[in-house]
Amino acid sequence: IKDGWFAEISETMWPGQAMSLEVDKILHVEKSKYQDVLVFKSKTYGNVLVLDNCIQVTERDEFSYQEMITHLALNSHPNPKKALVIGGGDGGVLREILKHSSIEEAWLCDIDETVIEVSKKYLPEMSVSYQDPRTKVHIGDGFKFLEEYKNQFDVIITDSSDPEGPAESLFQKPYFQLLKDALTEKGVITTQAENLWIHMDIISKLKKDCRDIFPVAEYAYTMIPTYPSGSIGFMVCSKDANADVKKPIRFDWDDDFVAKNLKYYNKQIHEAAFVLPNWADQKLNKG
Ligand code: AAT
Repeated sequence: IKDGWFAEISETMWPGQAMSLEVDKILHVEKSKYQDVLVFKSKTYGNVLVLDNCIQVTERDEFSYQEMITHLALNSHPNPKKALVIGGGDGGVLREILKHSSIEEAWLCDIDETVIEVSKKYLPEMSVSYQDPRTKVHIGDGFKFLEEYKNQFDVIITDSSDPEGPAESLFQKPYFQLLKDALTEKGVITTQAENLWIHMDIISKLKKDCRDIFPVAEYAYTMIPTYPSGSIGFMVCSKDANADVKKPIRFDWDDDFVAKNLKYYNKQIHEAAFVLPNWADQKLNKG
């Protein structure tokens, strides 16, 4: 933080560019067992959680990412009862999962207890779901956690930080095999899959690895001002070879529920999220 501004500088992940946010007040600084943890109140984006100098969530735009990574998966499954989040310590994805009345259990495995603790304190609208009786929390590495579970979860959402640091293994092929094995028969996954403008090589490899393991694997994205280059993508994969994840196969909410509970996701956005600009379509779908 310099002259009252936070700049998200990363020489390796997004060289030559950086999102900046004006700081109102620093709320928390800590070095946890795994990463540098910073929470500050920004001038115009609410409270902001930063791990290893990377913006994880801001209160103003988090709903775009959390709703999309969650509902793209849950609405592509015929009847999700048991869901798991890998990462996601702020609790936002849990909150979204619990909007589905079919859900009986929502598990979360984050490596860093500190993220959960600071989120409970400074991100109350994301961490509400820790109080829900359907929530089960496990602290540990997501890769190791998954090795213990076979044929257990209808949906698994990997809401992880970027591939540098503790989340590195969550972007590699063996992880996708573990995900597949932990899923039930028609299981669906989504993962955080970076930005088209700056991470095409990572995304191409992710897509290829997912395709080798899942019969259905597609890239979708959402717009979000405080992630690098203003958008972020997801891999959406299904174990069911006949599934078309590009269309929601269920949508259980009435207009009133949607108006009150969803700020971003709807049926049209689900379908539109998979439509890529030509250069990206060429590289990812036709290459
Ligand atoms: N909800 C949006 C925020 C995230 S959170 C990423 C979470 O992944 C963090 O809480 C971090 O502690 C956790 N994490 C990192 N590595 C592991 C691991 N190996 N196992 C389990 N949890 C892990 C995503 C931000 C995206 C940023 C885009 N630039």
